[in-house]
Amino acid sequence: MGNEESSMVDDSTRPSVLEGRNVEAVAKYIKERNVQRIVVMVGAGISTSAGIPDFRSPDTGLYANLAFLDLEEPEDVFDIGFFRQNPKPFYALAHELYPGRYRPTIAHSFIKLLYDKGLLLKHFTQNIDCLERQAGLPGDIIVEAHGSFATQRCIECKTPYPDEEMQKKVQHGEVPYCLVPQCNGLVKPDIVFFGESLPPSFFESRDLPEQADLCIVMGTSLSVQPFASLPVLCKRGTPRVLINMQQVGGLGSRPDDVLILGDIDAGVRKFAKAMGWEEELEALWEVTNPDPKAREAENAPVPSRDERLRQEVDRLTADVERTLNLTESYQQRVREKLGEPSESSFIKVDSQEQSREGGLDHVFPHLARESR
Ligand code: CNA
Repeated sequence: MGNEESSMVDDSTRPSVLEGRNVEAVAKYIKERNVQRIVVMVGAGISTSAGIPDFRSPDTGLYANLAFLDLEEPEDVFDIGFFRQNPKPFYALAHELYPGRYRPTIAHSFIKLLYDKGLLLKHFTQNIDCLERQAGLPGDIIVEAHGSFATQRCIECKTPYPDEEMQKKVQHGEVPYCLVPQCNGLVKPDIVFFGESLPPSFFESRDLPEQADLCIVMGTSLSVQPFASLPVLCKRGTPRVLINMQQVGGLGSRPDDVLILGDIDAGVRKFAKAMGWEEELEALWEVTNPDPKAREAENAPVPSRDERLRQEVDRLTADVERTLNLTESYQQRVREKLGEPSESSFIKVDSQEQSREGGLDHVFPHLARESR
């Protein structure tokens, strides 16, 4: 936690801007002060409930589970020097993490909701999983500070490599090489490895935290610089909210810092509830459900009892009419055989009579009773 505030956590200080150091006070601040410039800063913790491990959580984090890659140091998997010598561990991991296998979490949808409401100034992410894009955030509002799997290129001649080819290679666990003749360099997703510089978009957006009227930090240990210093760039007096399993990076040290410690999904729902956005948030998250059939079935309005009754009556009426028609043609055939004139209208009138009288209530009194 390399920033100036790390050793100064103080939960008891009275806030100067907020009415209290809790999420309800933050919601009030957003509504009453017309807050419209929120910066969000996130890390791997917002994607763990999607099934993507973070780095540093003991037991479940990637670093604790990289034994299958046979690395001396787990960090080597993202080391550019190591990658040049042996790209296979990275591509084994890429196979696990590649976009398309995971559904965005409710935290991703919460950020999308801020955007939809016109409240999001910038979203800073350390994540490479592209789940923000998948949740519907447009690329230009996101700063992918550590790059992402969205694009890739040759590490030697920098020629971009086609997306479809990349997908195939990653799916088959193969290492892609540059398609430029005579180059044949290694291809790497535009993920920032240790020893590489951050993308220009990060440096171009570094003044935005200072312009923010609210900062929300989620799911990061704030242990990787320079990203870890972003929350410090917010002006004093700008409320900062941390939603994370534990306190990190000195958040909590300023009078208007609010800590929502514990599970991120629960923290985000609590925030949405305080804003009165619960239903909107759940609906927005549902859009990310990858099974459209299940979504349709879940979203289909439940018919009212009257509608159910009408459907049942229509179905039964059709059944009865079909039966009556059969009977009519049977009777007609019999009469023809007996030499009697046809009286098909008799039966038809009867069925019309029934529909004039309000369907088949007299035949299915239990249904009629229910509808009253
Ligand atoms: P980290 O150092 O692993 O920290 C994650 C933080 O989130 C920790 O404080 C955890 O306690 C917390 N956390 C995890 N799950 C939850 C949860 N469900 N509820 C509450 N808190 C939770 O990860 P950082 O992002 O801080 O580290 C920066 C690295 C991680 C970046 O370089 C990323 O590229 C890299 N990374 C990204 C991904 C991804 O894209 N999803 C996955 C793994 C690592």
